[in-house]
Amino acid sequence: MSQAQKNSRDLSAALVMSSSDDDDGDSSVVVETRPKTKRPPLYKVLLLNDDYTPMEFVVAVLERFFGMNHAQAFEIMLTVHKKGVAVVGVFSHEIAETKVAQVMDFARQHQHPLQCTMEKE
Ligand code: TYC
Repeated sequence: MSQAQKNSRDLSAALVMSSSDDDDGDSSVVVETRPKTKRPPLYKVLLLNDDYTPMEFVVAVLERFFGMNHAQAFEIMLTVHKKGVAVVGVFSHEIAETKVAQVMDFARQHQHPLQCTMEKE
């Protein structure tokens, strides 16, 4: 079943009244429905190219904050260098925000203009 199909099953409880109900008595009935199962939205963390940040610094960022090995980090760094941007991970909103803040802080501490952003998937 697709996520869209799962979401379409996520119905709230319905309040049902017969046509004779006048809404001031005790004749309303709450009909039990399926529980909500919506997953939280995911966010892509993006790394942007610039002309000044050293390649080895970007590789170190990808190893340190995104758990990549050296070969993976080098490959993604080169993708950003050539294409201008790459997705470096997909996370919950809170984790994505933390990753972006960590990268931006680390770059600022080292006086590099490296930019990291997030967007809803
Ligand atoms: N373009 C940079 C250089 O030539 C390297 C670089 C790669 C910078 C990836 C940022 O996200 C980046 N030194």
